[in-house]
Amino acid sequence: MPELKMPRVWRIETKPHKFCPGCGHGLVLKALGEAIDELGIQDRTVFGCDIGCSLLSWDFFNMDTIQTHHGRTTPVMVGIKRANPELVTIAYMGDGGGYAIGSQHLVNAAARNEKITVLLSNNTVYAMTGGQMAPTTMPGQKTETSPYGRDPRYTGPPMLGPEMVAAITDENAYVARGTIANLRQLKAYIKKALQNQMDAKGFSFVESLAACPTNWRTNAEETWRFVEREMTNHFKVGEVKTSAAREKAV
Ligand SMILES: Cc1ncc(C[n+]2csc(CCOP(=O)(O)OP(=O)(O)O)c2C)c(N)n1
Ligand code: SF4
Ligand SMILES: [Mg+2]
Repeated sequence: MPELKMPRVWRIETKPHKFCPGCGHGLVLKALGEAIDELGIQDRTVFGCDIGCSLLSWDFFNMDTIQTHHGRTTPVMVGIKRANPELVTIAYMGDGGGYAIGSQHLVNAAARNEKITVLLSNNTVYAMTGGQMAPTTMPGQKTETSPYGRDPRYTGPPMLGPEMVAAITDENAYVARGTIANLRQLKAYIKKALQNQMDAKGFSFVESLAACPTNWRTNAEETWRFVEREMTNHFKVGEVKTSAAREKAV
């Protein structure tokens, strides 16, 4: 039987993503997928996703994938890495998962310099459960549980995750904050984080500023304004901890 000549698009393994229109998770995962392809590490990478909207990526990549209890993706990936150090392990989670219920895991893995990569999407809310206030909710931001706007006098300021991780890790860590508004830069940060793990240097962490238009109840223009102006004003985009050696990774 003659070989079927199929259009190129049919041969590429793709899936429609399951996030709401305008969601930031899809963009962060696109940057991650491209970073994995460019580093050529698909066959040795294990992807772990948390509870929250990140779990919608559980069958997204053609890679070994595990989905864990809320906030527990970090220690699960630490266990996999320790069992087989040749693997590249990625823990992917939301701000609620990493900075609230899973904060003890993030802190201890970082302080122990575990050789894993944690990627965290900061969309300022608990999105999957309906948009409650998270550690990263902006001052004045209205959520389901802060209907008059977050008041830092009572809640403290929004959590600065990468700055916290940088403060408790040693000089072998790589820490950065990217944004879905600059995917090229975000991919570069993710590649450096993965390279840091592969060089067996230490813990690597990249927070991404991300959007949740569904719970923010914003249209496209308002969504991008919130990410590019308000979030970026408080959460400074850039590398927080790096070294000259890692510049070679990109
Ligand atoms: C142990 C546990 N506690 C609470 C929940 C309820 N829960 C599910 S998703 C979620 C919030 C997720 O928020 P975040 O981690 O920021 O991810 P997002 O959905 O915003 O991407 C919560 C509290 C749960 N599933 N399991
Ligand atoms: S609820 Fe928000 S974070 Fe979840 S898929 Fe929809 S836009 Fe994305
Ligand atoms: Mg969130």
